[in-house]
Amino acid sequence: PRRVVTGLQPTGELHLGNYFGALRRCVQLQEQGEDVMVFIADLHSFTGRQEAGERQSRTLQAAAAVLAAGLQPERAVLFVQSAVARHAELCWLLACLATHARLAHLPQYKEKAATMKEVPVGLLLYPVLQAADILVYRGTHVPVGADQAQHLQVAAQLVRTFHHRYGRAFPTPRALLPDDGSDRIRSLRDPSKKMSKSDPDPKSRILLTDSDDVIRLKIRKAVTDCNPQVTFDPEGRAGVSNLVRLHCLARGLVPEEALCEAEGLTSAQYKEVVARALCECVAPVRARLCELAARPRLLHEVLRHGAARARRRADEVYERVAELTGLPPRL
Ligand code: AQP
Repeated sequence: PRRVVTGLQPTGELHLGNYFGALRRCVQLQEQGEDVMVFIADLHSFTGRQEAGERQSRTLQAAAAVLAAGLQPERAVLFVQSAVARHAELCWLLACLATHARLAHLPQYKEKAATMKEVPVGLLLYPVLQAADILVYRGTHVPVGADQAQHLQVAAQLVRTFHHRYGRAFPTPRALLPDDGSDRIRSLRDPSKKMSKSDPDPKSRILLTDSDDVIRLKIRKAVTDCNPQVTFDPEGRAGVSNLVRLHCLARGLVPEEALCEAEGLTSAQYKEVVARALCECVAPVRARLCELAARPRLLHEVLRHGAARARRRADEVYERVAELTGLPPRL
């Protein structure tokens, strides 16, 4: 059976990249009847620095955003990663199968490590914990962006190594790549970069909590190029193409249709069209988010219920792992 597993880090306020690239896709998969599991990856957030209180509040905010996007806790499983200790347990077993050389060669690791004086081992293990996150539920499909494809290859490699050493316990997880570009929303200030929670410039991203005015302002200030025409050429004209992409995602259009609506408009005029579409798209999510933020008890209840279901699933898989590896069964 298929099982979709994905995580979100509580490292900042969620933005439109997270929404289109992750939240909305999970909701669409839920609507298609898939077995969807979404977790807030608080353990992953330890590779960066964060105050305890901030981690806690961001975790709740992220869970609220997932629900505001339309995930239904009766149909999908929503929980906090650290609430299921099996993630960390399986991570250790997998870490003993992974090689340092393979992990140290991953581009994302090299990029991040290059900016640090002291590189935490956890950063190196990041893809191993990601593999554990998926395998601990026998996840089969992972909705990711192209930038995560390599990490999924690490997971596939770990599945093979595990099978060789101990026997069959996991399916090989596969990437679910979108075909609408929703996995590559660019920064509004520097379209060569992705829109990111941790970008120091708040104008680089649109938050799910931004008001209509703020959305309009950020889109108006979005960096394009000196050509006032609106065209769709993500490689050559990343800035204006990112606006076309956002317009498409907000309104359910393909680029040709968006360009039709842009006919006769300069890119400055087109920004108003894009801003309107985004305001309409964000407004209902923002309203639900606001309601949920005022109901922390409900959020805790949803997460508690989700964690209980996730634990049951992880325990089942762990039974098999324990049997194969000689660890005592602990159901
Ligand atoms: N720019 C983006 N376009 C499309 N999808 C995106 N995602 C993140 N940025 C974009 C998707 O959102 C989910 C959350 O992943 P994460 O919490 O692990 O964060 P991240 O991928 O490292 O990127 P962020 O949100 O910008 O955070 P920081 O700045 O902390 O790195 C994933 O499904 C991701 O693909």
